[in-house]
Amino acid sequence: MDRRENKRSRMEKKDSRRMFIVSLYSLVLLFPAAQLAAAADYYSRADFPADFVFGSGTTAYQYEGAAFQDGRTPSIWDTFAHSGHASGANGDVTCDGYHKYKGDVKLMKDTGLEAFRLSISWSRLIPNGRGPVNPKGLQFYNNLIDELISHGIRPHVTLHHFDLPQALEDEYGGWLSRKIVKDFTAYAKVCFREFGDRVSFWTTVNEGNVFALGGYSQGVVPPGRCSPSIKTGCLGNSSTEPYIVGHNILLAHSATWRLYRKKYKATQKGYVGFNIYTWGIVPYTNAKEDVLATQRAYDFFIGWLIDPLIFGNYPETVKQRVQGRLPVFTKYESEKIKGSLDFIGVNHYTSILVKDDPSIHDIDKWAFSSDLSAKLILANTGDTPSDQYPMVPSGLYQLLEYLKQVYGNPPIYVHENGQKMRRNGTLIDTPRVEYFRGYIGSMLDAVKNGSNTKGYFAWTFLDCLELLDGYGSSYGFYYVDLDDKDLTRYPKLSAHWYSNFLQGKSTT
Ligand SMILES: *[C@@H]1O[C@H](CO)[C@@H](O)[C@H](O)[C@H]1NC(C)=O
Ligand SMILES: *[C@@H]1O[C@H](CO)[C@@H](O)[C@H](O)[C@H]1NC(C)=O
Ligand SMILES: CC(=O)N[C@H]1CO[C@H](CO)[C@@H](O)[C@@H]1O
Repeated sequence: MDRRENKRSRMEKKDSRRMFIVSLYSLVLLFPAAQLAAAADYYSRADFPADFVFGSGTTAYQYEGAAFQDGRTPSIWDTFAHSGHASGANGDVTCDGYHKYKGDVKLMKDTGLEAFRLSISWSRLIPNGRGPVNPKGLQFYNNLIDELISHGIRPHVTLHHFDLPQALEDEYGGWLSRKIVKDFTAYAKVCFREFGDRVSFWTTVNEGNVFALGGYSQGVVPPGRCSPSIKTGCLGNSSTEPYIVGHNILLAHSATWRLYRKKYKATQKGYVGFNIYTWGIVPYTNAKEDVLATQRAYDFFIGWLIDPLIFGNYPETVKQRVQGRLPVFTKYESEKIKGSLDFIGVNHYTSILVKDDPSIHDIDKWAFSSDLSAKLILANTGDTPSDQYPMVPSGLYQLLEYLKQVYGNPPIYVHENGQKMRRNGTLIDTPRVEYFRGYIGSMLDAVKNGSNTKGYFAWTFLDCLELLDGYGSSYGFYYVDLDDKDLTRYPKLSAHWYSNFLQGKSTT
């Protein structure tokens, strides 16, 4: 008992120090960045609400392999990977989850996962993007979902994770066309109909903001479009296409949410959410200009796609700055889209500092940084190796607090959070353990202060293909030896740590 109280008072001390930093966050930059990392260090699984869910995840293209097997056709990610991005690494085989899922589900069970986040490959299920369902694809996802359920692991399913069927990209430009709304909804309907008796948590689109910006402005994620001035050989228009794509994503999401509510909610009783990439966002200095630029950054990265789903329209800042390049919702669309969201999924890795810069024209990195008129600088904790993320756990607290206060405390799932390290550098991945300890602790602080955060999915379960680095970096609890024909999985220190945590042991 004494020990517990002692722990609690130590934690409160830490809490209040961090709260001070957060509430005065215009002063954040005056603190050495290492102090930003203060978060509850002592806690256990039991400190979270009983219905809070902990898991891990992966996605179809990164995990399944069997890219040309049993009727699957390429997605825009296959095309992107095969055209030399991410050092030419591709998902043709990767972790071969298509054949190895049974062993992996057993490993999840042994690790203690309560839930698993996976995505469905649209082009495996419906190879032409629309039309006939592929029976082998259907069988695979039924098998995987059944395997999870029979091990007591709840599936959380994403419908689109950077992997639109290439057939639809070729036919009408994919997400650039409004035709996507109808095809996406029809695909979602197949998923709800076939899997919805066992799946209660659906995410329509993963990282809508990064897909639109990275895929159509920077050209660094599928489908790799951008203005030719940004990258030689790039096709597209970095200052218009991201906004068109963002708009169509919102319309497709909202149509899907309404379909679920109308046809499936009463019987299946599930939830349909949307996912965005997030950062902790702090001003570079406490000067008024940087504080205002920080608010703009929230509006552009979070508000751009979340405001319409909650309030029915884009943030004023975004409308004013993007003007004619920003598509407009009709009054009817605005009414339909408003409130079409059961939860927000956030992917969160690190924090950025925002520096006001009215003169900015370097649209080579984020084309819309000229719309934002600010520079985004990775928070540098000084001692972070360049192949890892600066560790700023308070950034997650701050993000969750922001979502709570601005959007009326909607349910949140942390869909991705994890530390990047060199692949197979070592199985003793101590920095990853420290990262999880800090971020999960910071999330606990947010929950204690009333955030409606309901789940956490560590990225990622296995070392498979990574979107930006191919096989160069890894985030997994388990190392996968790609040179071994059996693709053997080896637990890292972080797997033991997470497993201990999930089994109720304290994190010290
Ligand atoms: C805790 O939550 C309250 C109520 O939402 C809020 O006013 C306060 O700023 C939060 N505290 C911190 C430190 O974020
Ligand atoms: C992108 O579109 C804008 C607005 O239509 C136009 O002014 C600009 O020239 C286009 N840029 C490219 C690279 O096509
Ligand atoms: C440095 C390091 O951890 N290397 C490991 C890479 O993975 C193989 C298993 O395939 C281990 O045997 C090595 O120790």
